[in-house]
Amino acid sequence: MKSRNILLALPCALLSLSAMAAGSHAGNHDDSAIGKPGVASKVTRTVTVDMKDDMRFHSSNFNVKQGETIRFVAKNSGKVKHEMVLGTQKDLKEHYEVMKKNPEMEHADANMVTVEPGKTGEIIWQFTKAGKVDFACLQPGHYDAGMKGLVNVAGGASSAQAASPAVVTVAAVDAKKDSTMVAPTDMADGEVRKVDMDTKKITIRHGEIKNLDMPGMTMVFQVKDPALLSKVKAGDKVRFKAEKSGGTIVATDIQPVK
Ligand SMILES: [Cu+2]
Repeated sequence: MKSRNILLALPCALLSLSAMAAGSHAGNHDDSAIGKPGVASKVTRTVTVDMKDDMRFHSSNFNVKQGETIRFVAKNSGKVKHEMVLGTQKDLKEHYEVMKKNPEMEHADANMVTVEPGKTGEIIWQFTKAGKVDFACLQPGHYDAGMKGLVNVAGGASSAQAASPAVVTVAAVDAKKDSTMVAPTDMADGEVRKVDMDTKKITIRHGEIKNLDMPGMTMVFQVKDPALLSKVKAGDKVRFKAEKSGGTIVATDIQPVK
């Protein structure tokens, strides 16, 4: 896995990662369908999205041009937790169902931000494809109540998308090959994004977690034993086991993959 990643051009690293997740779960969120994580220096516009307890985004409709990188400043002026998640309608619905089953889950993908009451978060996203990109709050009950919005991406600008699908395909095949080499089905593949010793939490971009019926995404896990955190660091490929415990999801085993 390591040598293969070096072969991939650096800008493709994120794409191949999302493909890793997608590869192990058919119908999982395909970042290329909605765009890709944006770079702060390329932001062309900043828009504010106010999330309120009336279960609406203010505003909920945006027009952007293909290729544009937008900074969404997501402000929570309500009294309950809200989040803004960009996705296809299908992905959002799928994620919403997972959220309903696991209300305590904390996810941390680049296409989403979860915001505590009174706080502000942001998403920097590049819209690489013309069409419509949905967004929604996937907190239980909120999506059903109509907490959703739409980004209209007007076509025209040519973007450096041509090379991407090939890379995604290659990476997806790789991920499949890797996952067939994994023997125990309750161990999921992932890559560590962040290790937080203070809160005893670890952020992992992961493939499907079969025993939790959870598609690939980036999630923040509590760990059963803080000693697990000393074995890994950001960037490490890991296999890990996650289980439900007292309404939250806990990583009970984390093994670095060499
Ligand atoms: Cu909400």
